[in-house]
Amino acid sequence: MKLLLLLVAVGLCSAQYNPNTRPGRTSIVHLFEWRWDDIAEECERYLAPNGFGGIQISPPNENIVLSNPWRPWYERYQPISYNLCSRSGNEQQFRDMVTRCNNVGVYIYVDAIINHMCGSGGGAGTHSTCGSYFDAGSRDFPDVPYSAWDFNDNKCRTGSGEIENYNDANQVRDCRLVSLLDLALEKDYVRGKVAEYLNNLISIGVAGFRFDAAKHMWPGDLKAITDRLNNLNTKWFPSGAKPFIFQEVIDLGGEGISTSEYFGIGRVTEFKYGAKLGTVIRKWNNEKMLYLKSWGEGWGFMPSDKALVFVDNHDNQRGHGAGGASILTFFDARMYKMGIGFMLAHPYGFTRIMSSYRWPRNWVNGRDVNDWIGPPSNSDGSTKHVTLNADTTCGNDWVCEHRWRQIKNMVIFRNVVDGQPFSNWWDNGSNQVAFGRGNKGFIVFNNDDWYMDVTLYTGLPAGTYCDVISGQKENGRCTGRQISVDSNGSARFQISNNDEDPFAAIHVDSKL
Ligand code: LAG
Ligand code: CA
Repeated sequence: MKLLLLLVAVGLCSAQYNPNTRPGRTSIVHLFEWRWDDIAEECERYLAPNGFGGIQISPPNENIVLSNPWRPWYERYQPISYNLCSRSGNEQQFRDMVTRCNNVGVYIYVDAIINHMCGSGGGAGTHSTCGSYFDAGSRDFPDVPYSAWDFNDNKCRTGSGEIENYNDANQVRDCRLVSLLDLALEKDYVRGKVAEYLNNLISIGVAGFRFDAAKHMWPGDLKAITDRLNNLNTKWFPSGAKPFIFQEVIDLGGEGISTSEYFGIGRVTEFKYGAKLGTVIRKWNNEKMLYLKSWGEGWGFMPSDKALVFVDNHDNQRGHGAGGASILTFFDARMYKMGIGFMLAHPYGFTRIMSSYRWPRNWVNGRDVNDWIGPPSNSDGSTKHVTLNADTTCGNDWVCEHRWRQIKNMVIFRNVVDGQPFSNWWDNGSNQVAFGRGNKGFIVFNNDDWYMDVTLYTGLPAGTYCDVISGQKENGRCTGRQISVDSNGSARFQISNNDEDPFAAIHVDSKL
């Protein structure tokens, strides 16, 4: 019994919940489809100075090149080899990015596609991002190398070879997800190849991994792979530090597989978070912000210290994956900023911000027929650089949500209030709510259709504060609204339902 307890304790300790971010840096941003040279610049000029902890990058390994439709973003979810070359850049550019970002304390988290290779109909040839030969039909990927033995074709028990029933865990793990050739991760050889790929990235200096399609892999296989991973590169990380692991498991309830099966390996994506928050902020299904008082485990979410949370991701912002119509994105900018503001103010989970490119959304029969469109690119297929406008926003159709003042300032807010308890909740019984984080920060929302004028106990020291939503402190002056906290810790908040952003936030570093 004692031995069992010890084994359980050791098992959990070896799981990687710790994001390895620098102290006081509490969020990461997904720079979806960005080029490595642009990311290196962004680390130095923007992410480090503004307290971002790290970046989820798009898959860095070689992938299939698709031409029908033309170079969709999702070709990067179809690996051909573990060579480091993709539309984001080559190996030298990748190494340069990791080094430059690490040197300013902004760490890199790799989107690791290890459940599968390309689609079964991917054909044969050298239509791959480094020109490596492959033959999907015969399961031949000589650059790894993988051959027919290394796939689950014989293990899968469905007639089609595809996942047909999500209530059957065997199918979900051993059959093909949307025709993608499913790797036999129970094989020592395959585990070894995957671990070799991940260890190469670790030696270059990355801080962790997103495990794509984790639901489609057996937790035991993932455990065996993570047990083979090396500690992080001691050039930048303390000796003994292990890679952060967050696993993409879509569990909205009611399926054969649940997120808790993966807690022994690392954190897990909490997809209920964005789906529910979108419903509340849109005020669908009679939801009200009032109910957010018990947000977190109180809403049936997984334990906070296991959760990776986000308002939207690269899939559900365009109707792929899970979450449905309630998901908030940059297309609904006003509500989106409120949702991100709430997420970053609330202590639940480890937070990830989405940073997107714009595409011409086109709804036909409830589906965006342009959901495949890849990043802003030139006619030769190369990805366009992220350019900067005079007002610090991005050009070339890069949305750069992480540079929106309200979002950037809330990333800082979360850093400032890190470790402080959820406190001083107030609501009007409807959609006007407020809460604090100990005596370090306070946030107020007016998502009702009427004016708000209330005096609330903030818990903050007396003084004049700059609201970091309508503006920010610059050279000791406030470019937005000012909020005065009196000697009792109370402050008057007047927020119109017609304000550009109907919320306000103050923290001890925004004191004038
Ligand atoms: C993921 N998480 O578990 C990624 O977040 C998600 O973006 C990936 O799907 C998926 N798993 C596999 O890594 C994306 C697209 C799919 C696309 C797939 C492979 O959402 O639409 O499938 O990447 O590129 C596409 C077609 C399918 C086709 C398949 C193979 O949509 O119809 O069968 O390619 O040709
Ligand atoms: Ca699988």
